Parts: sequence; C-alpha cells; structure tokens
Amino acid sequence: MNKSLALVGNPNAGKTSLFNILTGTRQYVGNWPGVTVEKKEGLIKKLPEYVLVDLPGIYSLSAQSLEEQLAVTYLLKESPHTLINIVDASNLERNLYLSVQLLEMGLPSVICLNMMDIAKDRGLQIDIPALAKILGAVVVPMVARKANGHDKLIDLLREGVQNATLTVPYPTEVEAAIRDLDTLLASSPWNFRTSRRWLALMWLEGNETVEEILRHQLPAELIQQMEAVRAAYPAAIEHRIRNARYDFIEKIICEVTQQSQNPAGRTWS
Ligand code: GDP
Ligand code: K
Ligand code: MG
Repeated sequence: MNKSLALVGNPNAGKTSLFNILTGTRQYVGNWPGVTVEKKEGLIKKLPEYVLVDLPGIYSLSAQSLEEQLAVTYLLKESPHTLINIVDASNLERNLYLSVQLLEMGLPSVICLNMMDIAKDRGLQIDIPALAKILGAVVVPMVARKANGHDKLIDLLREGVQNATLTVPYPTEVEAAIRDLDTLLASSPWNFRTSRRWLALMWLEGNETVEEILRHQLPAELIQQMEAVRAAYPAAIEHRIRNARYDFIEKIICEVTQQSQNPAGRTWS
C-alpha cells in the first residue's frame, strides 16, 4: 500500500494553502502521468512516513473533466493510505457532493472544514459534532491560510484515521442493482481497497475512468455480467443516484447549519 495522504477538494477550497503550510520547503513539483497538469508532492516534518499529494481541484468524481479523470485514476490505482478532504465551509452544499462521493469510497478519511473565518463572518453556524456524526468521519474545523486546525489534523493522522462508513440511501431499484453488482464484485480476483458499493455506484453512473480500470483488472466474463446488471435498469439511473445524493446533502445542511440574521461584526442599515 502507498503510504500517501491525498489532499482532495473543490477548486479554491484551500488545498494548496494547507499543503504549503504542512510541507514548507519539502515539496516536489512534477506532472501527472501523460499530461501537463502540475502534481505537487511533499513531506510533512511531523509525519515522516507519509507523502502528501495535492490533487487537482474537482467538484465530483464523475470523471468528466481532465482533473476529475486524474483524481479518480489516482484514488483507484494508487490507493492513498488516507484521504484529506478539504471542504469550504462557506460553500458547504456544493462542497459536500464531492465529500459524499469520497466517503462512499470507504477509505480512511478526514474532513477539514476550511474557511471557518468566512463562514463565521457570514453568520453561518455549523454543528460540527452533528456533521461528523452524519458523515461518519472526523471533521476538523480549519482556517488553512492561518495554520489554524493543522495541529489537530496532524494529531489525528498520527493516531490513524478510521475507514469511512457513509451509506447514502438510494431508491429501492438502485439499491437492488448495487446488491447485484456487489455480489459479482465479491467474486472478483482483484483485491479492492475501495468499497464494492462505491465501485457499483460508479459503474451504474457510467463513470468512464472507473469503467476502464475495471475492464483492465477484471475477467471479461465478470464485466459482461456487470454490463447485464446495468442494462437491466432504466437509462436514467445516473440521475436517480445524483438526485439521491443531493437530497441527502440537503437534509444534512438542514440539520447541521443555522444562519444568523445578524452576523457578528456587521450592522445592517
Ligand atoms: P486550492 O484551489 O484548493 O488549492 O485553494 P488555495 O489554497 O489556492 O486557496 C484559495 C484561496 O483561498 C486563496 O486565496 C487562499 O489564500 C484562500 N484561503 C485558503 N484558506 C483560507 C481560509 O481558511 N480562510 C480564508 N479567508 N481564505 C482562505
Ligand atoms: K486556486
Ligand atoms: Mg491548489
């Protein structure tokens, strides 16, 4: 297993700010294989056994953009030891879509809830223990560019982070397709570190990057059986999966956030 820590998040969530503060001058800049997108890796002084990788900014794992394709390939093929998902607390709803997809992978994951200064200025209150409970992952509040929250993150990484266990509820017929694929994948000779549920979801959503990797790794007969499962379900299954995730996120936002009408430090005239 690759002893790497992958820094994943939306563009402008604060990944590079956190990366720079954690690694200082111990950075190496190269390119992602085959493309001219910059790949930054670095070492954390207090965690010498790991390499920290700054992944390209992405909004989802849907593998539509080059950045998403690079990130999905890295996550599946390199299988980082732990995911550090940096979330912009001031754009929680949008950022959580990626978080949910990442947590569904089932790898050890920490959520850094960044931009807490902006959220606070805007009067947004986030119940962090409640968020952590719903997501089934540790949540570290952070102001990345002021190195606020970094020590807590390092302590957590040193102690070792649990596998993510988030299970988003999907409509009954989607769950049935997931179960069929899960059974097929369980018989596969390839040893996955990601959850089979996540692979099943990516397969049903028609994620081309995941599909290509599975086609290389799995016997042709198994792929045919997986194709038959997908073909048996309605064409719009990817929309139903996406909508279920959005519903789930809407519920989270409703439960864990509160918007004060008169943010501290501001007066309305
Ligand atoms: P990346 O695209 O995820 O790598 O994000 P960057 O690290 O480049 O950050 C995007 C912008 O947000 C930069 O201008 C940072 O200085 C700023 N930034 C990062 N973290 C914070 C934070 O916690 N609070 C505030 N107010 N700004 C931040
Ligand atoms: K940026
Ligand atoms: Mg960056």
